[in-house]
Amino acid sequence: MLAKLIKGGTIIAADRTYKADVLIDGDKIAAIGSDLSGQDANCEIIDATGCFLMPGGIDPHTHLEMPFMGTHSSDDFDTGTAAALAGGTTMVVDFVLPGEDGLLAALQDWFQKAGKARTDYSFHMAITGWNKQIFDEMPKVVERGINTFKHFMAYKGALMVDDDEMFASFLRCAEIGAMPLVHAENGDVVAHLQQKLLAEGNTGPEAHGYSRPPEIEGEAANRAIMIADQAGVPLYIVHVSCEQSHEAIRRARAKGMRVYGEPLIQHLVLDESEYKNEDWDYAARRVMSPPFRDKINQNGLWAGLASGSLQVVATDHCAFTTEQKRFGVGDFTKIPNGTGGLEDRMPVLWTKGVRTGRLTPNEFVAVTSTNIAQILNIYPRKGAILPGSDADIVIWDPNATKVISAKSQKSAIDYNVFEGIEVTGLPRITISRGEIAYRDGEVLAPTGSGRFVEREANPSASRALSTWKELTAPRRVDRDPKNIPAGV
Ligand code: DUC
Ligand code: ZN
Ligand code: ZN
Ligand code: ZN
Repeated sequence: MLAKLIKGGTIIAADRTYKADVLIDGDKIAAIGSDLSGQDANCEIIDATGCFLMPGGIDPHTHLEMPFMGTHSSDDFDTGTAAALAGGTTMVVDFVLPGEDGLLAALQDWFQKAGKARTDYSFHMAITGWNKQIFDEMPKVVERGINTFKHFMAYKGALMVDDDEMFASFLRCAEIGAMPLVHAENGDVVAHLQQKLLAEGNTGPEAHGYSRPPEIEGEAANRAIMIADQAGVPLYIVHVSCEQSHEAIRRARAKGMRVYGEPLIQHLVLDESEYKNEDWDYAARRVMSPPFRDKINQNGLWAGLASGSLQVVATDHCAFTTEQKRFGVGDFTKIPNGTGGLEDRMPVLWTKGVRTGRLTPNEFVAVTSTNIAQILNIYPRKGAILPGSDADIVIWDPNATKVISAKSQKSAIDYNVFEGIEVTGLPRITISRGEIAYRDGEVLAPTGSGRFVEREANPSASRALSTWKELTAPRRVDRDPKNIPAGV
């Protein structure tokens, strides 16, 4: 492959902004300098005049082709990662959901699905129950390059773990140098509120928000933080949507605990009024968990990103078509939970964050890429424009504009929750491991060109010693979506 020389751009890193040319050799960044023009003769020249060069976005939270709530999310690794590239994201981290056959069998499934990826990818492994096989397989998952384990504190009867299971798994994480993640919502209370709302005749999508109030997120976040502290592990809380959980994170961090918080672009920009729309489809398309919140909570999330109490912005991309959403007509608890965002995360965050002054361009890079790479232990291979790093670079045109529309999106679904938002700041070119993967509206990276990125265990995370222990109430978790009891 001919080397590439990106000329005339301004590099935005998490820690500084400077004008420099970037030389790419193969899949790596070979050199950065103020004048690399001596190289011109042997290079393909990419003109980045007037543009910013930023490390490719990393989305730490996606659900591509995931079996969930009686169906499968409709963007797979092909369409989902095409959307990612069009939005400047060059790596996704997807969640593996284990079934009866254990963690390693599920991992094989996910490797197969991810064979279609056009971006690089990694996985988090979900822990949805507790038994000797899971205990034994966790270190083998780490050997395969996956150093994070996700725990659902909600979705009772399906994915949810209770506290003894979660504590046992956190201890195991501590022992093997892995970091636990949690979906923090009190699943028992949610299940009760859902039944109560249905019994009172509240069957529409607006009831979804009422069934998952911020208090139950804050309670679960605080509980997970305290349990992680007892286990001696750091903790990553996904989709922080409200001040109740944010406050628990602030408090823990102030005490010196390593707790990370991940808001989603959806929660930063869309609010609870979306569920009050009289069009059933409109509201149902926005049903996700946690639900959208009010403006006060939104402002708190923005403040957290600026002040560092929240470190990353993700999408939780879990896209369902309108037809799939209609499974929940007459019963909001059956509306498949999830929204898309892979293509829109960076342009919307730039527009609503950088252009309004809520984030600096450097903070934008930190929360969309660099912090994520550091927290997930792949920095500086990913998350940086530095010699030796993977050549994942977005050539960002801060003046390009478009109106977001499902008509022009790469995602496979038939609507977009950001429909009609005008964004200013878009990728002109997305380079993924040295190849031009997206240019001027067109995804060029072929299906299957993405690679798995191994993430090593982080030995500094290991402080506790755990041994296999049968819990007082071991249980078989039936996660077949068809068997999730109604209202859960
Ligand atoms: N929330 C969603 O909205 N979808 C997927 C899983 C989740 O926790
Ligand atoms: Zn299936
Ligand atoms: Zn979740
Ligand atoms: Zn999720």
